Amino acid sequence: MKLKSVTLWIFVLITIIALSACSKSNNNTNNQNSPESSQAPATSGGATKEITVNAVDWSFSEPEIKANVGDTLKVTLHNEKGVHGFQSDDLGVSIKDGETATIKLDKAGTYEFHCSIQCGQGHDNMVGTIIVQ
Ligand SMILES: [Cu+2]
Repeated sequence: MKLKSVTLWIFVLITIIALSACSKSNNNTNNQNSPESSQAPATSGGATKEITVNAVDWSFSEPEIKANVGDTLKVTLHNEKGVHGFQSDDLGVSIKDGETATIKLDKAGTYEFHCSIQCGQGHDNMVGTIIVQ
């Protein structure tokens, strides 16, 4: 009689533990199934343009760079011959050999750039434009 009662209690306890474990496991599963919203789509629509401008004595390989409003321009200066810099006062950019400038082009317009290092007789010829349409 007493043994039967103890067995019944053990059975009840096991049932309660099993039920609570089960409901916990269900909660965890629900959490894991929540929608994956971490990867938001890119809505800005602006493209990223990467351009390497090679500089020699005395010109830039890309005297005219075209881009669209909203684009991000990544300009890398590479000195092929001589020592030159890439500077745009209009865009607030000044980089040296091997450096990259990241420029967000928010407004349409024509922006001038030039060599920022006095590099010799052709220095003044080292100019170019970034055209944003
Ligand atoms: Cu120069």
